[in-house]
Amino acid sequence: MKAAMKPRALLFLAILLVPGAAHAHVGDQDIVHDGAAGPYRLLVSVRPPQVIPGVAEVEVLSSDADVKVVKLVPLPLSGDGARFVPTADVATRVPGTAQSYVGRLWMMSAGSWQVRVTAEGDRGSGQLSVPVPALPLRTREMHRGLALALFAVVLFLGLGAASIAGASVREAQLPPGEAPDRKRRRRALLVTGATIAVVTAALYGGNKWWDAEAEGYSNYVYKPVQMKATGDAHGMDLELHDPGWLKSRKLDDLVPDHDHLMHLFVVRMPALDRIYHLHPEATEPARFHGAMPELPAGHYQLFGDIVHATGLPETAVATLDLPDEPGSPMGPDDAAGAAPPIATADRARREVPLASGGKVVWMKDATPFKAGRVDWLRFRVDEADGQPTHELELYMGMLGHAGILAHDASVFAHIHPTGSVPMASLAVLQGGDPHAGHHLDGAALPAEVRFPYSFPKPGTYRVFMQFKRRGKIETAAFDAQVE
Ligand SMILES: [Cu+2]
Repeated sequence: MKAAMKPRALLFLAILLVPGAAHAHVGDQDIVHDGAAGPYRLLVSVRPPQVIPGVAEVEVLSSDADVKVVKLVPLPLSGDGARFVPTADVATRVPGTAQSYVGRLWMMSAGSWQVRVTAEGDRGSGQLSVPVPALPLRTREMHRGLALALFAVVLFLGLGAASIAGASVREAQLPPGEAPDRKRRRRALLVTGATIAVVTAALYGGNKWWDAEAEGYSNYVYKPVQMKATGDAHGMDLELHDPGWLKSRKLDDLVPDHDHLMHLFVVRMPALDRIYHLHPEATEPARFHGAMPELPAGHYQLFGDIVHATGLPETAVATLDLPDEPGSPMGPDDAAGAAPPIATADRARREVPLASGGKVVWMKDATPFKAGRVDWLRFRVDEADGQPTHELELYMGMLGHAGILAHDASVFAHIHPTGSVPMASLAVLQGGDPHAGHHLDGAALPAEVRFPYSFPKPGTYRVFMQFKRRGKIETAAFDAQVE
């Protein structure tokens, strides 16, 4: 009986939910991480469940042929839960592949989790932990056909119960062959009516109970941190607001990612023809202020990446309308890029010339990108003489940063050569080591910058690739078609 009340309650819930809401990164839930498990190099991708408790799908690709066994276990990212490790599941080797393993893991509660991958092989065993936010993004909706069928069943059962009750009073004690008298028929009518009343009351109570349960879950469904942006020539002010979600989420617990509490991407809409990567400073908890660079007039979409002390990353989204106004110089880690309007996207373009000489080459083959598949986005920076550069420098600890936007900004991802996990989340995982993930320090830097990424859905995307050469941060924009 309660089941029949599901569709209405769930429909209501579905309306309450913000569509497309996701975690750090907007509209893109998958985690991709490239790292070392002891002597083995692994590319791990995790598709977290949309409903929690739920099953995460994990895929591990080993670059080394001597890996024999891969084990997976989910753990809370920090706290006591991270110290007591349950028995790991053995991942299944994908038939027909040499080094690809898959596994399915239950994520039992919302919050900041890690998937711990253990690789065992000829050279011993090694571990790699990948931070994974488990965010209930929606409630499941009941299928309309099922709802109608269940409603019909409830109607049948309810009326059936009433008519059985009536018949039992009217005819149960009647001698065979005799017709019920007036008195029996009246009593039967009364009992039928009373049964209908009882059934209706039970349905009503069931509905109330269902609504209460549904509301409880709707509070549990992830609600991203909200952001309000205001700005003029004097600067930009950002205010974060917690719409209420898990009690463990706070706004005064942010941890720095490469010395910055917020990495803010500012994109002009709808053309996606300007992008700014800025780092406003926290003036007090949940409030940020930054200089306003010289932005051309327009409507801007803001994506503010933050990481909590729990290792949970979030992206706060806001919009800002700006007139043509003078601005201030940008900070040393800030970057600006320009590109043609996305409406004239040129998906065939593989080379972008740089104002400071030379060019960026997107080293992609003819294979089209496919939604949900992990691809390497590989870029090479060339000097004016056509030779690969020897002069790349680390830009905020990384060889490169990329901002990826779907043509309508329904997807935003900020990724690095190690993948989609923010460095600050890795640092929390590794006990606060601020240099977590910097596996390039001190080494000679290559001219090629590569990012593992899985486009979440088909469509046109713009990839803003940012790097530092000879002390100057540069941005090159490329377009991609994803099938
Ligand atoms: Cu970055």
